Amino acid sequence: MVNKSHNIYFITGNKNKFDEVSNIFLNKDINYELYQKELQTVEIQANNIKDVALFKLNSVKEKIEGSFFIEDAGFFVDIPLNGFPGVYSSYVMKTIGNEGILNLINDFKNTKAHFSAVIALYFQPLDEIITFEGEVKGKVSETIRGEHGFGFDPIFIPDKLSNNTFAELSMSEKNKISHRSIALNKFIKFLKKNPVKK
Ligand code: ITT
Repeated sequence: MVNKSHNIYFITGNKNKFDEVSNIFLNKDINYELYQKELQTVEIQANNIKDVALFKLNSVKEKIEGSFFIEDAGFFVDIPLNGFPGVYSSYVMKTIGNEGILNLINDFKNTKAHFSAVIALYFQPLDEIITFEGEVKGKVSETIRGEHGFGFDPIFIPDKLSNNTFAELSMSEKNKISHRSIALNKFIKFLKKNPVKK
């Protein structure tokens, strides 16, 4: 029987990320309730976002009860910046921002970029940590375009769309193809396989 709702906490200080996640959760038939919780997490400097995500999850484990998850995301300019800013995305956004990234690129003809997201979940009913990953490929826009979204959205053009940046899409359009939604849909599939028991 699956008729009791149960809480799951998304530990994040980023309201935009929470809004995207709750928008995806809303439209799915799952019997868990999603809540945002802000807690001080520790972000280590590792060379991949999965390690950052797992460390971040464990850094709050003692401060919360029940099931909870964190998400770590990064923007990678594969050509010509060899993956920069990647694991440094947060710091780079705060320091040089989108304009700074564009200033590092001389030739926009053959750029390649991607967003990656890793969700790390502590799932109390199984006492297990599980990760879900998502990636979206695209290129870098020559100019900063669009009013929606956040972070690097105004300079990322996903391959699946002709020439719009993520920031030129509505949240629900971004949610159809984003790195975050790919990871989250795997997470939701997992929750459906593990519904709250009566
Ligand atoms: P948390 O509290 O959840 O850690 P955060 O803002 O620190 O929030 P991340 O470390 O996951 O988030 O992301 C690093 C940076 O990458 C973030 O500050 C954004 O600038 C950028 N970013 C992440 N997801 C993005 C997205 O979907 N679109 C654009 N930029 C994104």
